[in-house]
Amino acid sequence: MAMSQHGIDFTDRCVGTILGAAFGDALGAPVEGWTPDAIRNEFGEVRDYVEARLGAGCYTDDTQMLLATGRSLVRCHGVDGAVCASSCAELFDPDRGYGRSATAILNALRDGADYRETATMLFPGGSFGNGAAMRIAPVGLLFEPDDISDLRRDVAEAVRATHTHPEAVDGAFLVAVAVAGLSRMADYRSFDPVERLRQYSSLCHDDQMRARVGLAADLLSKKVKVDDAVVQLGNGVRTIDSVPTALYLAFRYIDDPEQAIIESVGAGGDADTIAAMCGAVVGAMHGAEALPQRWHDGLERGEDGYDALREVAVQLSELIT
Ligand code: RVK
Ligand code: MG
Ligand code: MG
Repeated sequence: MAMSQHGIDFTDRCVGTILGAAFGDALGAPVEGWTPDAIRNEFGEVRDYVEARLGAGCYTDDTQMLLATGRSLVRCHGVDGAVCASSCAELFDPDRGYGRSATAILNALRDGADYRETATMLFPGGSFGNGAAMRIAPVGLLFEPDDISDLRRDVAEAVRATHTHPEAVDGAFLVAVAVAGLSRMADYRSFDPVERLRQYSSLCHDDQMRARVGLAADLLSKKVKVDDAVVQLGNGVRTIDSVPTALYLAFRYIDDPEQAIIESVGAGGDADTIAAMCGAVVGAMHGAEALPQRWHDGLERGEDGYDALREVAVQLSELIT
Protein backbone atom coordinates (compact mmCIF):
# COMPACT_ATOMS: atom_id res chain seq x y z
CA MET A 1 0.00 0.00 0.00
CA ALA A 2 1.56 3.30 -1.09
CA MET A 3 1.05 5.84 1.68
CA SER A 4 1.65 9.40 0.59
CA GLN A 5 2.98 12.17 2.77
CA HIS A 6 -0.64 12.98 3.60
CA GLY A 7 -1.12 9.64 5.36
CA ILE A 8 -3.57 8.33 2.78
CA ASP A 9 -3.45 5.39 0.40
CA PHE A 10 -2.74 7.48 -2.70
CA THR A 11 -2.71 4.45 -5.00
CA ASP A 12 -6.26 3.59 -3.98
CA ARG A 13 -7.26 7.22 -4.57
CA CYS A 14 -5.82 7.07 -8.10
CA VAL A 15 -7.65 3.82 -8.80
CA GLY A 16 -10.81 5.35 -7.30
CA THR A 17 -10.49 8.34 -9.62
CA ILE A 18 -10.17 6.27 -12.78
CA LEU A 19 -12.70 3.59 -11.82
CA GLY A 20 -15.12 6.17 -10.37
CA ALA A 21 -15.21 7.78 -13.82
CA ALA A 22 -15.62 4.44 -15.60
CA PHE A 23 -18.38 3.27 -13.24
CA GLY A 24 -20.30 6.53 -13.69
CA ASP A 25 -19.91 6.34 -17.46
CA ALA A 26 -21.09 2.72 -17.68
CA LEU A 27 -24.00 3.30 -15.28
CA GLY A 28 -25.11 6.47 -17.07
CA ALA A 29 -24.68 5.34 -20.69
CA PRO A 30 -27.98 3.40 -20.94
CA VAL A 31 -29.96 6.48 -19.89
CA GLU A 32 -27.99 9.12 -21.81
CA GLY A 33 -30.56 11.54 -23.23
CA TRP A 34 -33.37 10.49 -20.87
CA THR A 35 -35.20 12.96 -18.63
CA PRO A 36 -34.89 12.52 -14.85
CA ASP A 37 -38.62 11.62 -14.77
CA ALA A 38 -38.25 8.93 -17.42
CA ILE A 39 -35.33 7.41 -15.49
CA ARG A 40 -37.35 7.46 -12.26
CA ASN A 41 -40.36 5.85 -13.91
CA GLU A 42 -38.31 3.07 -15.49
CA PHE A 43 -35.73 2.30 -12.78
CA GLY A 44 -36.44 4.32 -9.65
CA GLU A 45 -32.71 4.74 -9.10
CA VAL A 46 -30.06 3.29 -11.42
CA ARG A 47 -28.01 1.39 -8.82
CA ASP A 48 -26.60 -1.20 -11.17
CA TYR A 49 -25.46 -1.64 -14.75
CA VAL A 50 -28.39 -2.16 -17.06
CA GLU A 51 -28.51 -3.58 -20.56
CA ALA A 52 -27.74 -1.07 -23.32
CA ARG A 53 -26.53 -0.85 -26.88
CA LEU A 54 -22.93 -1.71 -25.97
CA GLY A 55 -23.92 -4.23 -23.26
CA ALA A 56 -24.34 -3.92 -19.49
CA GLY A 57 -21.22 -2.55 -17.79
CA CYS A 58 -19.67 -1.21 -20.99
CA TYR A 59 -18.18 2.24 -20.97
CA THR A 60 -18.32 4.90 -23.71
CA ASP A 61 -16.08 7.59 -25.25
CA ASP A 62 -15.63 9.26 -21.84
CA THR A 63 -13.64 6.39 -20.37
CA GLN A 64 -11.94 5.52 -23.65
CA MET A 65 -10.48 9.04 -23.88
CA LEU A 66 -9.65 9.08 -20.16
CA LEU A 67 -7.76 5.80 -20.50
CA ALA A 68 -5.92 7.11 -23.57
CA THR A 69 -5.02 10.31 -21.70
CA GLY A 70 -3.84 8.36 -18.65
CA ARG A 71 -1.64 6.11 -20.79
CA SER A 72 -0.08 9.11 -22.53
CA LEU A 73 0.83 10.64 -19.15
CA VAL A 74 2.45 7.40 -18.05
CA ARG A 75 4.38 7.12 -21.32
CA CYS A 76 5.69 10.71 -21.13
CA HIS A 77 5.85 11.12 -17.33
CA GLY A 78 3.55 14.10 -17.72
CA VAL A 79 1.57 16.00 -20.32
CA ASP A 80 2.73 16.05 -23.93
CA GLY A 81 -0.07 17.41 -26.10
CA ALA A 82 0.99 15.54 -29.23
CA VAL A 83 1.09 12.23 -27.37
CA CYS A 84 -2.24 12.90 -25.60
CA ALA A 85 -3.76 13.46 -29.03
CA SER A 86 -2.20 10.44 -30.72
CA SER A 87 -3.08 8.21 -27.78
CA CYS A 88 -6.76 9.26 -28.04
CA ALA A 89 -6.68 8.76 -31.81
CA GLU A 90 -5.17 5.26 -31.43
CA LEU A 91 -7.82 4.06 -29.00
CA PHE A 92 -10.72 5.81 -30.81
CA ASP A 93 -13.59 3.43 -31.49
CA PRO A 94 -16.43 5.36 -33.20
CA ASP A 95 -18.90 2.83 -31.82
CA ARG A 96 -18.40 4.18 -28.28
CA GLY A 97 -20.64 7.22 -28.87
CA TYR A 98 -18.39 10.18 -29.63
CA GLY A 99 -19.50 13.77 -30.27
CA ARG A 100 -19.67 15.07 -33.82
CA SER A 101 -16.67 17.38 -33.64
CA ALA A 102 -14.66 14.85 -31.62
CA THR A 103 -15.29 12.21 -34.28
CA ALA A 104 -14.16 14.45 -37.12
CA ILE A 105 -11.02 15.49 -35.22
CA LEU A 106 -10.01 11.99 -34.15
CA ASN A 107 -10.37 10.81 -37.75
CA ALA A 108 -8.22 13.74 -38.92
CA LEU A 109 -5.57 12.94 -36.29
CA ARG A 110 -5.50 9.35 -37.50
CA ASP A 111 -4.89 10.71 -40.99
CA GLY A 112 -1.88 12.64 -39.71
CA ALA A 113 -3.30 16.10 -38.89
CA ASP A 114 -1.30 18.34 -36.53
CA TYR A 115 -2.96 18.33 -33.08
CA ARG A 116 -2.40 22.09 -32.79
CA GLU A 117 -4.64 22.74 -35.78
CA THR A 118 -7.58 20.38 -35.33
CA ALA A 119 -9.68 21.94 -32.53
CA THR A 120 -11.50 24.40 -34.79
CA MET A 121 -12.11 22.01 -37.69
CA LEU A 122 -15.89 21.89 -37.17
CA PHE A 123 -16.70 24.85 -34.92
CA PRO A 124 -14.75 28.06 -35.65
CA GLY A 125 -14.61 29.03 -31.96
CA GLY A 126 -13.88 25.46 -30.89
CA SER A 127 -16.15 22.94 -29.16
CA PHE A 128 -17.79 23.89 -25.87
CA GLY A 129 -18.70 20.24 -25.29
CA ASN A 130 -17.66 18.51 -22.06
CA GLY A 131 -15.28 16.14 -23.84
CA ALA A 132 -12.25 17.88 -22.31
CA ALA A 133 -13.57 17.75 -18.74
CA MET A 134 -14.69 14.12 -19.03
CA ARG A 135 -11.17 12.84 -19.74
CA ILE A 136 -8.94 15.14 -17.69
CA ALA A 137 -8.98 13.47 -14.24
CA PRO A 138 -5.61 11.67 -14.76
CA VAL A 139 -3.90 15.06 -15.21
CA GLY A 140 -5.32 16.22 -11.85
CA LEU A 141 -3.73 13.22 -10.15
CA LEU A 142 -0.26 14.47 -11.11
CA PHE A 143 -0.59 17.76 -9.24
CA GLU A 144 -0.16 18.63 -5.58
CA PRO A 145 -3.06 20.98 -4.76
CA ASP A 146 -0.82 23.65 -3.23
CA ASP A 147 1.20 23.85 -6.43
CA ILE A 148 -1.22 24.14 -9.33
CA SER A 149 0.49 27.04 -11.09
CA ASP A 150 1.19 24.88 -14.16
CA LEU A 151 -2.05 22.91 -14.05
CA ARG A 152 -4.13 25.12 -16.31
CA ARG A 153 -1.39 25.10 -18.95
CA ASP A 154 -1.06 21.30 -18.77
CA VAL A 155 -4.85 20.81 -18.92
CA ALA A 156 -5.11 23.05 -21.97
CA GLU A 157 -2.29 21.17 -23.68
CA ALA A 158 -3.76 17.75 -22.83
CA VAL A 159 -7.08 18.61 -24.52
CA ARG A 160 -5.75 20.93 -27.23
CA ALA A 161 -6.49 18.64 -30.16
CA THR A 162 -10.24 18.73 -29.52
CA HIS A 163 -11.08 21.62 -27.15
CA THR A 164 -9.68 25.15 -27.08
CA HIS A 165 -12.93 27.00 -26.25
CA PRO A 166 -12.43 28.81 -22.88
CA GLU A 167 -15.59 27.24 -21.44
CA ALA A 168 -14.36 23.72 -22.22
CA VAL A 169 -10.89 24.46 -20.84
CA ASP A 170 -12.39 25.97 -17.66
CA GLY A 171 -14.49 22.85 -17.15
CA ALA A 172 -11.53 20.54 -17.59
CA PHE A 173 -9.39 22.71 -15.33
CA LEU A 174 -11.98 22.57 -12.52
CA VAL A 175 -12.32 18.79 -12.70
CA ALA A 176 -8.51 18.51 -12.60
CA VAL A 177 -8.29 20.93 -9.64
CA ALA A 178 -10.96 18.96 -7.77
CA VAL A 179 -9.16 15.66 -8.40
CA ALA A 180 -5.79 17.16 -7.39
CA GLY A 181 -7.25 18.48 -4.13
CA LEU A 182 -9.48 15.62 -3.07
CA SER A 183 -7.04 12.84 -3.94
CA ARG A 184 -4.66 14.24 -1.31
CA MET A 185 -7.24 15.07 1.37
CA ALA A 186 -7.29 12.83 4.43
CA ASP A 187 -10.91 13.48 5.41
CA TYR A 188 -13.85 14.90 3.45
CA ARG A 189 -15.01 16.70 6.60
CA SER A 190 -11.87 18.85 6.50
CA PHE A 191 -13.16 21.16 3.76
CA ASP A 192 -16.20 23.34 3.23
CA PRO A 193 -17.82 22.30 -0.09
CA VAL A 194 -19.60 25.66 -0.56
CA GLU A 195 -16.40 27.60 -0.03
CA ARG A 196 -14.57 25.22 -2.35
CA LEU A 197 -17.12 25.77 -5.13
CA ARG A 198 -16.81 29.53 -4.70
CA GLN A 199 -13.06 29.20 -5.05
CA TYR A 200 -13.51 27.11 -8.23
CA SER A 201 -15.82 29.79 -9.60
CA SER A 202 -13.12 32.42 -9.14
CA LEU A 203 -10.66 30.27 -11.12
CA CYS A 204 -12.80 30.42 -14.28
CA HIS A 205 -11.78 32.57 -17.23
CA ASP A 206 -15.16 32.26 -18.99
CA ASP A 207 -17.90 34.50 -17.55
CA GLN A 208 -20.70 31.98 -18.02
CA MET A 209 -18.71 29.23 -16.33
CA ARG A 210 -17.84 31.52 -13.43
CA ALA A 211 -21.53 32.36 -12.99
CA ARG A 212 -22.75 28.76 -13.23
CA VAL A 213 -20.21 27.42 -10.73
CA GLY A 214 -21.19 30.32 -8.45
CA LEU A 215 -24.81 29.24 -8.81
CA ALA A 216 -23.81 25.69 -7.82
CA ALA A 217 -22.25 27.12 -4.65
CA ASP A 218 -25.42 29.14 -3.89
CA LEU A 219 -27.71 26.14 -4.42
CA LEU A 220 -25.54 24.01 -2.15
CA SER A 221 -25.38 26.64 0.57
CA LYS A 222 -29.16 27.19 0.47
CA LYS A 223 -29.77 23.43 0.64
CA VAL A 224 -32.06 23.56 -2.38
CA LYS A 225 -33.64 20.20 -3.28
CA VAL A 226 -31.32 18.22 -5.52
CA ASP A 227 -33.87 17.79 -8.33
CA ASP A 228 -34.49 21.55 -8.43
CA ALA A 229 -30.77 22.30 -8.31
CA VAL A 230 -30.17 20.00 -11.30
CA VAL A 231 -32.90 21.80 -13.26
CA GLN A 232 -31.19 25.13 -12.59
CA LEU A 233 -27.66 23.87 -13.27
CA GLY A 234 -28.50 21.83 -16.39
CA ASN A 235 -27.73 18.34 -17.65
CA GLY A 236 -26.58 18.99 -21.22
CA VAL A 237 -23.47 18.15 -23.22
CA ARG A 238 -22.30 21.76 -23.04
CA THR A 239 -19.57 22.30 -20.42
CA ILE A 240 -21.56 24.95 -18.50
CA ASP A 241 -24.54 22.58 -18.38
CA SER A 242 -22.66 19.58 -17.00
CA VAL A 243 -19.41 20.33 -15.16
CA PRO A 244 -21.03 22.58 -12.50
CA THR A 245 -23.76 19.94 -12.09
CA ALA A 246 -21.22 17.14 -11.62
CA LEU A 247 -19.22 19.16 -9.09
CA TYR A 248 -22.38 20.16 -7.25
CA LEU A 249 -23.51 16.51 -6.98
CA ALA A 250 -20.04 15.32 -5.94
CA PHE A 251 -19.94 17.89 -3.13
CA ARG A 252 -23.60 17.48 -2.16
CA TYR A 253 -22.94 13.76 -1.56
CA ILE A 254 -19.27 13.96 -0.65
CA ASP A 255 -19.93 11.68 2.35
CA ASP A 256 -21.46 8.95 0.14
CA PRO A 257 -19.69 8.25 -3.17
CA GLU A 258 -22.17 5.57 -4.24
CA GLN A 259 -25.12 7.95 -3.87
CA ALA A 260 -23.22 10.77 -5.59
CA ILE A 261 -22.81 8.62 -8.70
CA ILE A 262 -26.39 7.29 -8.55
CA GLU A 263 -27.77 10.84 -8.29
CA SER A 264 -25.59 11.93 -11.21
CA VAL A 265 -27.01 9.17 -13.38
CA GLY A 266 -30.47 10.25 -12.22
CA ALA A 267 -29.81 13.77 -13.47
CA GLY A 268 -30.39 12.37 -16.94
CA GLY A 269 -29.45 14.26 -20.09
CA ASP A 270 -25.73 13.76 -20.52
CA ALA A 271 -25.92 11.20 -17.71
CA ASP A 272 -22.86 9.13 -18.62
CA THR A 273 -20.62 12.18 -18.63
CA ILE A 274 -22.06 13.90 -15.54
CA ALA A 275 -21.70 10.62 -13.63
CA ALA A 276 -18.19 10.03 -15.02
CA MET A 277 -16.99 13.47 -13.87
CA CYS A 278 -18.72 13.16 -10.50
CA GLY A 279 -17.34 9.62 -10.16
CA ALA A 280 -13.77 10.81 -10.74
CA VAL A 281 -14.13 13.45 -8.02
CA VAL A 282 -15.74 11.27 -5.34
CA GLY A 283 -13.43 8.41 -6.31
CA ALA A 284 -10.44 10.72 -5.75
CA MET A 285 -11.76 11.50 -2.27
CA HIS A 286 -12.75 8.00 -1.14
CA GLY A 287 -10.62 5.61 -3.21
CA ALA A 288 -11.63 2.51 -5.15
CA GLU A 289 -12.15 0.30 -2.11
CA ALA A 290 -15.04 2.54 -1.02
CA LEU A 291 -16.95 2.00 -4.26
CA PRO A 292 -19.51 -0.84 -4.42
CA GLN A 293 -18.12 -4.29 -5.20
CA ARG A 294 -20.91 -4.94 -7.72
CA TRP A 295 -19.68 -2.03 -9.83
CA HIS A 296 -16.13 -3.47 -9.79
CA ASP A 297 -17.43 -6.92 -10.73
CA GLY A 298 -19.73 -5.79 -13.56
CA LEU A 299 -17.50 -3.41 -15.49
CA GLU A 300 -16.38 -4.66 -18.90
CA ARG A 301 -13.29 -6.84 -19.05
CA GLY A 302 -10.94 -7.34 -22.00
CA GLU A 303 -7.80 -5.63 -23.23
CA ASP A 304 -8.91 -2.09 -22.37
CA GLY A 305 -11.40 -2.99 -19.65
CA TYR A 306 -11.37 -3.11 -15.84
CA ASP A 307 -7.80 -4.44 -15.37
CA ALA A 308 -6.36 -1.97 -17.88
CA LEU A 309 -8.04 0.91 -16.05
CA ARG A 310 -6.64 -0.29 -12.72
CA GLU A 311 -3.21 -0.70 -14.26
CA VAL A 312 -3.01 2.82 -15.65
CA ALA A 313 -4.23 4.22 -12.32
CA VAL A 314 -1.47 2.38 -10.44
CA GLN A 315 1.10 3.57 -12.97
CA LEU A 316 -0.12 7.16 -12.51
CA SER A 317 0.28 6.82 -8.74
CA GLU A 318 3.84 5.59 -9.27
CA LEU A 319 4.68 8.80 -11.12
CA ILE A 320 4.03 10.63 -7.84
CA THR A 321 5.09 8.29 -5.05
C1 RVK B 1 -22.19 11.80 -27.39
C2 RVK B 1 -22.46 24.30 -31.58
C3 RVK B 1 -21.49 22.63 -30.32
C4 RVK B 1 -20.32 23.42 -30.18
C5 RVK B 1 -20.28 24.71 -30.78
C6 RVK B 1 -22.24 20.36 -29.55
C7 RVK B 1 -20.36 12.05 -25.90
C8 RVK B 1 -22.35 19.58 -30.86
C9 RVK B 1 -19.91 12.05 -24.46
C10 RVK B 1 -21.39 18.44 -30.65
C11 RVK B 1 -20.20 13.44 -23.99
C12 RVK B 1 -21.55 18.17 -29.18
C13 RVK B 1 -19.98 14.27 -25.21
C14 RVK B 1 -20.36 17.47 -28.55
C15 RVK B 1 -18.61 14.85 -25.25
C16 RVK B 1 -20.05 21.55 -29.13
N1 RVK B 1 -21.37 25.10 -31.47
N2 RVK B 1 -22.55 23.08 -31.03
N3 RVK B 1 -19.24 25.54 -30.65
N4 RVK B 1 -19.45 22.73 -29.43
N5 RVK B 1 -21.27 21.49 -29.68
O1 RVK B 1 -18.21 16.82 -30.70
O2 RVK B 1 -16.15 15.25 -26.80
O3 RVK B 1 -21.72 11.74 -26.05
O4 RVK B 1 -23.67 19.11 -30.95
O5 RVK B 1 -16.77 18.43 -29.35
O6 RVK B 1 -17.02 17.58 -26.34
O7 RVK B 1 -20.58 11.09 -23.67
O8 RVK B 1 -21.70 17.30 -31.41
O9 RVK B 1 -17.61 16.27 -28.44
O10 RVK B 1 -21.53 13.55 -23.56
O11 RVK B 1 -21.73 19.44 -28.59
O12 RVK B 1 -20.13 13.40 -26.32
O13 RVK B 1 -19.21 18.19 -28.81
O14 RVK B 1 -18.58 15.65 -26.35
P1 RVK B 1 -17.90 17.48 -29.42
P2 RVK B 1 -17.21 16.25 -26.91
MG1 MG C 1 -20.10 9.05 -23.51
MG1 MG D 1 -22.09 11.85 -22.48
